[in-house]
Amino acid sequence: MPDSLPPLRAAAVVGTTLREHVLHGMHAAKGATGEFTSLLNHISLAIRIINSRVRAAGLADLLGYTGETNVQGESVQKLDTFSNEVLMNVLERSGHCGVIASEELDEAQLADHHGKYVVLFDPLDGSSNIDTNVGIGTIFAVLRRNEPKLSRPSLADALRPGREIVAAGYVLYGPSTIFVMSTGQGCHGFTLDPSIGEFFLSQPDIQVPTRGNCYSVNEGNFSRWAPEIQNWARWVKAVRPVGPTPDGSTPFNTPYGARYVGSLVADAHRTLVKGGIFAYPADSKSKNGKLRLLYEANPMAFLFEQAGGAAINGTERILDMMPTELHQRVPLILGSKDDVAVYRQFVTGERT
Ligand code: AMP
Ligand code: P6P
Repeated sequence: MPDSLPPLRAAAVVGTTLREHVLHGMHAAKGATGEFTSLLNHISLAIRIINSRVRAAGLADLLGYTGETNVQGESVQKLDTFSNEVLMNVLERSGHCGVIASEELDEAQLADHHGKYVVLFDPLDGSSNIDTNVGIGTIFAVLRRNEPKLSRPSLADALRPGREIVAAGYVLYGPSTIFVMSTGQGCHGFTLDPSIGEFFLSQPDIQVPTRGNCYSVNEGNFSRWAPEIQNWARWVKAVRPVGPTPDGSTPFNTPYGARYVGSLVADAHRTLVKGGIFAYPADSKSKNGKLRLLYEANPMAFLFEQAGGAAINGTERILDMMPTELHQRVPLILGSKDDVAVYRQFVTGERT
């Protein structure tokens, strides 16, 4: 390892690659052995393999359903299965994972070695949109096991609050393949150059605007929401006078525009970059919401907070929630700090 690496400059002749970005992170981490760096590089490899098949799914006969259902009771699509197998295989081969958990697998996979890390992932989120060519994605979170050499891997290594995450990211397989990742030093976006299979830093240090003008929620669930959530949904659509309020504060510029893809990674990425609010509240059918805490809400919450945004379950910070089950669901509200704060005021009754 050279004594010091050249500074990461803005895109020069050759842009900054994900590999270089991660290497700089290792250099800055005192005492790092390189295991974490190796793990991140393995995740990058798995993502690029998944990307190659997602891009060719229609031609590679990977569309359609396998006829099985997963632990969530959802029909499993061939790309789901493929993506899960790629991530499981690459992560197991890395040797760094004591515990691996996937949305597609009932149980967490416990290694017979003392791997230092836990990786939790949704291999292909939004898969119900695969056959309609809508943006889908991969979401992951990484935790570091406590005393890895002294204890055998267990489920308890995975059931930890999101504030203990050491890395999280998502990949959006959209018009281009965007990888948004954080290791706790800001939130950064990388774009894949498919011609060479390399991710290049394209959105350094993403910052969620403090307030947005777009809301993202499935209004088809309106009748199932609690009254306070219905009040929020009416507020965000109401026409209001523009110009400062009597106390001089800048009013919210409602009505907000509505955008809803129905694919978490697509809706979350737009909200991260443009601001506003994404909400999947609990309702009379999904009493704890639909999205999963460990491998959807937590990684998204980590990324949004790293980008100066906020993530709550309605009242509580997502990253402070203490998990009790691997696949537990949680209401998820993500977005600009001010917009999430207003949502919370409706839930607590401060606003009606
Ligand atoms: P390691 O010894 O490689 O397992 O790294 C120990 C800890 O240092 C990791 O859990 C991270 O919190 C931090 N770290 C190591 N490498 C990196 C990196 N490339 N980027 C950011 N943080 C890192
Ligand atoms: P609904 C996709 O199936 C998913 O798990 C998330 O990606 C997305 O945010 C949500 O479900 C959409 O659910 O009920 O609005 O179709």
